[in-house]
Amino acid sequence: MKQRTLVLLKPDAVNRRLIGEIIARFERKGLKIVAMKMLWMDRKMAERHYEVHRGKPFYESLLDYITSGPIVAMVLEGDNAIAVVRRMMGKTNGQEAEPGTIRGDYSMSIQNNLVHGSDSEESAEREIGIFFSDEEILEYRLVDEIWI
Ligand code: 3AN
Repeated sequence: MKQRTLVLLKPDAVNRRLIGEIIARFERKGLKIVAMKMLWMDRKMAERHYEVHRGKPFYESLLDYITSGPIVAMVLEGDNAIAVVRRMMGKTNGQEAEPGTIRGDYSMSIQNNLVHGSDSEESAEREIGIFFSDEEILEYRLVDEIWI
């Protein structure tokens, strides 16, 4: 089932110069980038994006972290893209994430874990709407799609 998911390369990914490395993994896997931008989230946007975590002990620290520098936001499309991206990211805690996953290979932290990926179709739709307008999401064909 073709799905779209919101992926964020968080401030630690940008500051550690891992943007290219992480995007390359998603591209090589066969996911299609249908929208992408670099931005600096403000508090309001961060509160909207992380509203399900309001009240949790790590909430304030999470808002400080996600607004601490620029991020890269993108919409990835593909068959079962939501679950595929989640598996590629690995467990939330970088110390527990399996080697071979993005967090398993590059993160030692539960908060500074480099990437965000939507966790369900409902979250994906909601989160994509926070970052992108309909016109910013492009429909196009890649020549290798029949091979993916
Ligand atoms: P995931 O990103 O793996 O779906 P969530 O949705 O449970 O994880 O948490 C959202 C974000 O909040 C995580 N990516 C991480 O940056 C941060 N976070 C989650 N749990 C903790 C925690 N116990 N302490 C600090 N930060 C956390």
